[in-house]
Amino acid sequence: MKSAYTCFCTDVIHEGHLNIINEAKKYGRVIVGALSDRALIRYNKFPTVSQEDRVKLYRSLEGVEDVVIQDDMLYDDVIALIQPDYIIHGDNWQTGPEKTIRDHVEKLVKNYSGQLIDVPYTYNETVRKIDLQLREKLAMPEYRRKRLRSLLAMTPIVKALEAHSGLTGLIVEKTVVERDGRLDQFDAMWISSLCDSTAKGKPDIELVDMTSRFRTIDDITEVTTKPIIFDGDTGGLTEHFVYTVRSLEKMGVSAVIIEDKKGLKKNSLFGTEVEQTQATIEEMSAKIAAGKKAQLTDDFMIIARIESLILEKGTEDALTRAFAFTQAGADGIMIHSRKKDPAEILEFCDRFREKDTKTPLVVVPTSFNEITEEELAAHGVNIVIYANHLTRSAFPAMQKTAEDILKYHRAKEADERLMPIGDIITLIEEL
Ligand code: SPV
Ligand code: MG
Repeated sequence: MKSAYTCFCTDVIHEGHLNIINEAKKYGRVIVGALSDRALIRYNKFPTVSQEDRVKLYRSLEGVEDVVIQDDMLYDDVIALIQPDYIIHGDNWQTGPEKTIRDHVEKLVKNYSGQLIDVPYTYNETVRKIDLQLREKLAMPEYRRKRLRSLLAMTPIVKALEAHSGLTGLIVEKTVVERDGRLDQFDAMWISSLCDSTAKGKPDIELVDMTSRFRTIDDITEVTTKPIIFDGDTGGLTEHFVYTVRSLEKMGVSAVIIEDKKGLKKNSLFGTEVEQTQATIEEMSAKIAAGKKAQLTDDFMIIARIESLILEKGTEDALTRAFAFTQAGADGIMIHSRKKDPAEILEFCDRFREKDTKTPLVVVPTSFNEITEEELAAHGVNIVIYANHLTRSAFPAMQKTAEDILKYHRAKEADERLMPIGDIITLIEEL
């Protein structure tokens, strides 16, 4: 008997999936692929139920004879393994980013005279509602909060991009690109103190107060589902930091990063050009320990950021601090540098990993921007944060538009570079 294969990447079965199974039955014995967690997270879908439970769910469906794990979004593994006579998929993959997958599968099936069958994609009010409910579930604090820890377990390197508003949050949430035939996207959002302050026209000196920073988080969580890493600056007074931890947890933030500075904090990229004071190991450790004590969920992470390299105190000092902060309860270590050459960052990571293989390491490659994510991962880095890139791309573009309108006494010249309102409208979802 011939085999008909279809790949599911859903946590909830609706009539669209049942329709695909019914269509597949017409061609042969139905094998369903469960897209693995690892592949799903690159596919703009984050699982709300475990891989194991998805397999159980698919197996329980009438007409399904077998379920296999599909670990490769491009189908190579499954096709090598079972060479299904037919591959059945909704016709929605004929356009958009998924088309690249369809094109690839089409080539693969030709190699062994398999056949690709596109069936009409079911899209109605019920299906739309289920999709929306799934997304809303992911946006809920209890799901969003734990998503960073899940990602750390699932992917070699978590990629976070700066967001400082609903709109920039949407860009991080929705941007998907095809690279080498595969889809890719950001995993998380970084709410940078620099960009949050800049968006408000204020300097990055802990002047924008927590209430206002929380307002930014609200704007972002309203319209996105991806996990949030919050730039907590110095964390403020320990007596205040414990409240911040609770508030962030409640909002569904996954992690706060606090830096070992005290007094008037200036942005690290100024380095030693401005006066900045590093907190002592004891002061910072006490703040971390107090935060961990205040924390109520197991999901939330307090990550300690070490400024020794920024303040030119050397790798030895940075390492001593890293081990002390981990001892004090830090769930991760961020090491920062403003050198163009990543050597000191890599030395730190290698030496840290000699003694500690588990604690997540975070880096912010703003200055050392030539190094790739793959190279950083090879040195034990787990989270890479692109800390200010949306702000830095928007600011000059907006400035140029303002200048051009003034220069030409009309908007035509500027308009030619601008996104049509129609496209903006498609980015912003209406219910
Ligand atoms: C931020 O984005 O606010 C940061 C990272 O703290 S940096 O600006 O590099 O210090
Ligand atoms: Mg900052």
